[in-house]
Amino acid sequence: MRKLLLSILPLLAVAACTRVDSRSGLVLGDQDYFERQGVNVLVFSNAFNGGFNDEKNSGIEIIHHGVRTVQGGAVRLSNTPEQWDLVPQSTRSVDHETGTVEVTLRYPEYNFDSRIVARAEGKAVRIEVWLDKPVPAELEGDAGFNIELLPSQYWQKTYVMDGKVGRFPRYSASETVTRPNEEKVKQFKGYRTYDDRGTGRFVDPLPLVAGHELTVAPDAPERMIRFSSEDAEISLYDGRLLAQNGWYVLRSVLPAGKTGKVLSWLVEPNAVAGWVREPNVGFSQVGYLPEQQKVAVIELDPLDKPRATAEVWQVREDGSTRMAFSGRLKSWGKYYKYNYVKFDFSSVREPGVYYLRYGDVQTGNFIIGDDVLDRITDATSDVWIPIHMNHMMVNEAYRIWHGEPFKEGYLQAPANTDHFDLHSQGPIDTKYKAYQLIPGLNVGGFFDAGDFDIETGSNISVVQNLVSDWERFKPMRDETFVSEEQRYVDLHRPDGVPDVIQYIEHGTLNLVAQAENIGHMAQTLSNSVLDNYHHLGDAAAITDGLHYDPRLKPYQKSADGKSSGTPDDMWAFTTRNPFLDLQAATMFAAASRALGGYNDALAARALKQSKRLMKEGTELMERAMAEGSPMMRGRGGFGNMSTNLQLYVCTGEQSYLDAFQEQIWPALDRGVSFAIQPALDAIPYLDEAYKERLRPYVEQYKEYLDGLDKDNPYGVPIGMGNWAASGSVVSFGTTAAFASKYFPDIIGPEYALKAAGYMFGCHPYHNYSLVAAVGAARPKAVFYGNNRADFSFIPGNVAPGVLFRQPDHFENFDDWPFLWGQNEGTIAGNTAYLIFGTALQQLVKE
Ligand SMILES: [Ca+2]
Ligand SMILES: [Ca+2]
Ligand SMILES: [Ca+2]
Repeated sequence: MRKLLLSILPLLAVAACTRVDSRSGLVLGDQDYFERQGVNVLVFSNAFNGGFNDEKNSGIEIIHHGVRTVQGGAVRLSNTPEQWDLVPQSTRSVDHETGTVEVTLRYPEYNFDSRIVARAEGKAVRIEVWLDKPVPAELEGDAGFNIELLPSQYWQKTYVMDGKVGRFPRYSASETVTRPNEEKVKQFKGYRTYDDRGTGRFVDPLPLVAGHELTVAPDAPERMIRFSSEDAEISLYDGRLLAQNGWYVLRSVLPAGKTGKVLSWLVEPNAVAGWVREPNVGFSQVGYLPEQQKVAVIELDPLDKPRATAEVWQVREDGSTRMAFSGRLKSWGKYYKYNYVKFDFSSVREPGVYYLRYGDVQTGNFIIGDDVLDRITDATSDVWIPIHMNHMMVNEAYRIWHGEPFKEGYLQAPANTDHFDLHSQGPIDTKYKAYQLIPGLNVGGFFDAGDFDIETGSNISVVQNLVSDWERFKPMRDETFVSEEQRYVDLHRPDGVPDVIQYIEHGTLNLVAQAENIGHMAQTLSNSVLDNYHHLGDAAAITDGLHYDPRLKPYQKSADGKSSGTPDDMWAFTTRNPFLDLQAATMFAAASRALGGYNDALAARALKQSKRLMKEGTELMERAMAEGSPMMRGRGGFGNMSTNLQLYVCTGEQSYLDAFQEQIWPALDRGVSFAIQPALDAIPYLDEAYKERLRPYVEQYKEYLDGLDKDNPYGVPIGMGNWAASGSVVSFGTTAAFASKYFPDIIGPEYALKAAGYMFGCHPYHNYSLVAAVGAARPKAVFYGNNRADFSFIPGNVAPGVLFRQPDHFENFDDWPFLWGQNEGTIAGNTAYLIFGTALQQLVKE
């Protein structure tokens, strides 16, 4: 679904929404959720089918005065479900005749089916749980109806249960019991989220309070909700006791031995009379170049009547202010649930400090100046990237970010293992036995993201990104001390070597070690047990640093202190993928070019592995092609376009160039927006005729760029996936910057600057910069990093950003870090941001 209404209308459609006001009751609207002004109750608009089990994004949800504060309403099997607890399969049917939404839920692991029926009852929603067969005996006492409240929106607020007042705890410190492991309901694929320390028992939170009538947040009208049940007791739990990303949970256990309607709740979210969402004035928090186009996008509640004008105010050096510009607003129209108007203040060019005013809304300040983009990559390069260096101790001034992780190295993953982070080990295809130490892998490499594994594919991209940054821009910045010998990194301490070279070296060290010691590339070097995968804090504390010896008892140490019986060692998932080998081959060739003169020994090792993997990878794919293997289906050549181009660049062999040329033109014909980047990448290596042949596609690309202004009010590609789309905006911006560099007569710099504006605050939901701590008055303050339990950030991190939730809601929490699809920066994404930022800086200098 795209834009719902084009915006030629001078006045926005207000009348269409008047039926949803705060005086009337809830109605089942045309978006298939219950609504009244200030309240949306969604019933499985979002099912539990995200990539990572319980993503805290599903089931019955409430968007309360613009904020999604409630989710997880479903039949669940524990008091406070964690990410890897079982989630139900669901099918939903919506009946507008009767005004009901019915959802069937199934847990195939227990052959357990239930139904939820929801309907409006005045200002409340009636939720019923129906069973055709009684709860299976083994789930009696475990199966219940749960609904979850967002802690950051409820902590320190009050609640009243059956007349007794309490306060939601700021931090979890309530009571638990332990129960025998045999009573624990199965978790994802038989894994366990907890380490029982040999007790044979798991932890079960006790309720804070229980009763039949609960009002939450009577002290905060925008958050107040009444829950009641005549036939069941409602208990309030604190899910953070088990997992920092847990929510407050309201729960009623389903009665044993019963069928039919077994439980009924009435849920009444308060609506503030006449509530209208405050306008979200989107602008670049980092600021603007004097000559650039400057357009703020203002997001408006559908009931909000747009104003005719907005203003730019200047802050003078003596602290006084003056209105610098007042201009008319242009209506863009409706995009999902909100209306949008645009404010063009390009004519304000004088360098200085400014803010915007739209009615009563006054934004934070921003700078107009020649140098506003100069520092946009520094935090990423100086802080975020080095903190994510694996197998090193990382220090910053008085703080140790982490010690040296995984000193005991990596074991061969056992055959036929299905992993919890989307990997699997097939039959063992190395000279090692299951659980045997593969030597030499605990060196170099980067943590994937908010977790601590080495994703080989990501690490290949990282080295490729960094080499591309080095070869295109030669960044000589040196703010990081890196000693591979001491395994020590010190931030803000120059050591005479450009940091990007050291990062390339660090990435290459691990990837070369994989190729040399395994014989080919691993899929991933990752956790073997789920109970240390969800680790928060110092990476050096994930494992005990001792080799695992199965002859010892768990938690027991050997007499020489070098091994332990705790099975915490990381595993190498080695199943061979010739595509990955070929990607690694091109990356090794690039790395060897960049490292020459800095680390000749490593450059030589990388080149040797490049040649070997290229030969072996090619043979493996030729064999697969000859055998008609499904893995080769739909591929025009051995690699993708970019790989073939890289192969040509590093070997000079015509066959790779032919393969690239065979792929690139049909790909451009199929979709210019997808193929234009590799086509532009080839320009430095090909002749003028190639560039001229590309010209009409660049003209087409411009049409695509201009068309985005009709797709959404922000004019950038806004993804609708389960992981928000900063990455695609950054890649769009990079492509637009390169298109502008090579074809300045067709593509101006405004498109790349628009991508920057989106990243730095001109986007839906709120106007915070999506890059941590970078040049903005209001950058996002919480991210899903290894310090997420501290509700903090690592400077330079790029958030995935504004996440789309079905059917019509965008969000990015900045008071709750734990939703990875909104808040987790990745090493591949952040090194791609480095290229974007540098390309943009170069473009505007030219
Ligand atoms: Ca990972
Ligand atoms: Ca350095
Ligand atoms: Ca160990």
